[in-house]
Parts: sequence; structure tokens; C-alpha cells
Amino acid sequence: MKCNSLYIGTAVPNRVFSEWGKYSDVVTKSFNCFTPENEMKPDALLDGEGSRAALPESYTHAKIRFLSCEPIIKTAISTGAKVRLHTLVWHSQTPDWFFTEDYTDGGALVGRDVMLCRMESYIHDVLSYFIDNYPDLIYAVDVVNEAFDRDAGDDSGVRRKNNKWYATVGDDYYYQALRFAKKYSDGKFGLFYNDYACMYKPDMILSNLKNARDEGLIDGIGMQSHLTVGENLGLYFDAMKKFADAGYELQVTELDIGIKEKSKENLRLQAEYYGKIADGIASLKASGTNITALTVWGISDALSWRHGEYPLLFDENLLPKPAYFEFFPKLCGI
Ligand code: 9MR
Repeated sequence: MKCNSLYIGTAVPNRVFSEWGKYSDVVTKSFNCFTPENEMKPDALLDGEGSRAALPESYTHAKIRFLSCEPIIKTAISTGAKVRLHTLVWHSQTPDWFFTEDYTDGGALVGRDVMLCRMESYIHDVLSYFIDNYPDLIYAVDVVNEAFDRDAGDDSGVRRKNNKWYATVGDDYYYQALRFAKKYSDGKFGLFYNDYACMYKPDMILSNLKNARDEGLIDGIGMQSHLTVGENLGLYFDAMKKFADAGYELQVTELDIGIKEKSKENLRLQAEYYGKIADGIASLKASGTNITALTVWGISDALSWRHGEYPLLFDENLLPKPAYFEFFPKLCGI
């Protein structure tokens, strides 16, 4: 869909591509870019067996493979869609073995210098693969995902809990990731910091990213936007304005809006709420705010990671919900 010069995307897991006949119409009529829901995460790309077998040569340079990405790449090319590279450095969905001396889950953690080499080679290898093979496919890269969280973080809010990047590299791991992404992206992709609950922590995000921003290592902020009907949209749009005022490009990267139960009234409230998001974004955009993409986190309620909350635009029969009819016209001015 061509929409006010916004990319409009959806998260697509590989099982959708294996039943593409069922989904192709719905997907290609509404969306012009895809985010792989899980298939480009480190646990999908990193090759444990290959890395262990190649030791010691692979000690600072783990092996990767791109088999899991083939369906999305093939379909994106054949439908003319762009792809978001989600995600390079994240505390979650990154195998434990990647951080250890012998590439086994129970091994001793490596130190900062070794882990920085592994981070650099991973980022280099993933970005180079796309630059060399599919130079026009990727429109944005989530370089770092979810690095700041007041409850799980240190004094600056940098995520310490359950975070092997923090345990090995230290509290500047997100900065180092941005540095390597900048070094190897060749100016080809937008480089993003992506996070949830951005509306509750805009100042923390901005202060932690300040050095990287000042050094030109980052282009934008991805606001995931996993919302629930009734959440304070004033805070949501205030955060957007703060990020934009600080010079960041903005993308909504994982929008879904939950309801408690599926009643007619709740579906109406959900539609109204989707409509307010669309209105707010359209008017910020009209007044010059640099919002360039909006991705909904999935196609239908049945496919959603929050399927008990019916958070998406299409129902389990792939029929458009009331939210669909509020959202797209308001967002795209049609
Ligand atoms: O939607 C994804 C789900 O299928 C996975 O089980 C889950 C595991 O971490 O990740 C989900 O996607 C997450 C995204 O990558 C980052 N932001 C939060 C999303 C929802 O958990």
C-alpha cells in the first residue's frame, strides 16, 4: 500500500510463506514491507554446530547461515516488498553458547575483548550478506533491541538482568553494536534502536543514546508499540515528539493493540483506538515529523503472539476487523 510516503509493514513468520496462497492477497493488498517475526534473530542465524566444529579458528568469529531467511527474501523480491532486519544485538533469542569459551551452553563466559570481536564479526557478516546479495532489500536495521529497562537495568537503565551482552561486554554494549553497524552498513540502511514501552521511558532512551547520536552512529528509534486499548496516547505522542525533536527518524515497528475479550463493544473501542493512532501519526507527519514506517506485529489475531487479546487488524478468518476500517483510511488519507 502506498501511504503518505510511509512504509506500511507486517511481521511475517515462515509458516505464512509455507501457506502463501492463503495469505498473499491480504498481505500484498495492505502491506509493502515485512519484518521476519523470528527468522533473522541471532538464534535463527547463528550456527552452533558449525561454530564448535570450526574451533579454534571460529573462536572470535562464529559461523552463521541464512536458511531461515530464504522464504521472506524470496517473497519480498517477488512482491516488491522491503524487509526490516530484526534484530542484531538483543539479550533474548541469542543462544547462550555464543557467549562462552567453547561454544557450549554451559561453558565459561568469554571476556569483553573476545565478545567484542564476536559482536563485530556477527554484525559484519549479517550486514555484508545483505549488501552483497540483496542490496535493495533492507530498508532498516534494528541494530539493538530492548537495551534499556528501569527495573531490569543498572543505574542508567541499561539492561543488566538476564543479559549476557552486559555480562560479557559491559554497560556500553549497545553503543559498541551501533558503532559496528555504522562501520559495516556502508550508508545503505537506516540504523535503529528498537524498544518496547518507549512512552514510559523516552528520557532514559535519549540520554543513553546521546553519545551514539552525537557521533552519527544511529538514524532512528523504533517504537515497538505493543499497546492495550485505553493506554495513555498523550504519553505515546509526547514520546514521539521528544524523539523527533532530538533529531531521530521514527518508525513504529511492532504495533498491536490488545483487548480483554472479543465483544462487539471491545472491537469498536479497539477500532477507535487504532483510529486515534492513525490520526495522530498522520497529523504529526503532516506537520513535518520524520515518521517513515509503521509495522503491525502480525497479520491476523490467530497468528499473533498475543492471540488471547485479539490485537490485530484481521480476524482468524483473515477478514478485516472494525479496526482495519478506522486505521488505514485515517493513516493513508483514503
Ligand atoms: O512475536 C515473537 C514471538 O513469536 C516470539 O516467540 C517472541 C520470543 O521472544 O518474540 C516475539 O517478537 C518480539 C520481538 O522480536 C521484539 N519485541 C517483542 C516481540 C514480542 O515478544
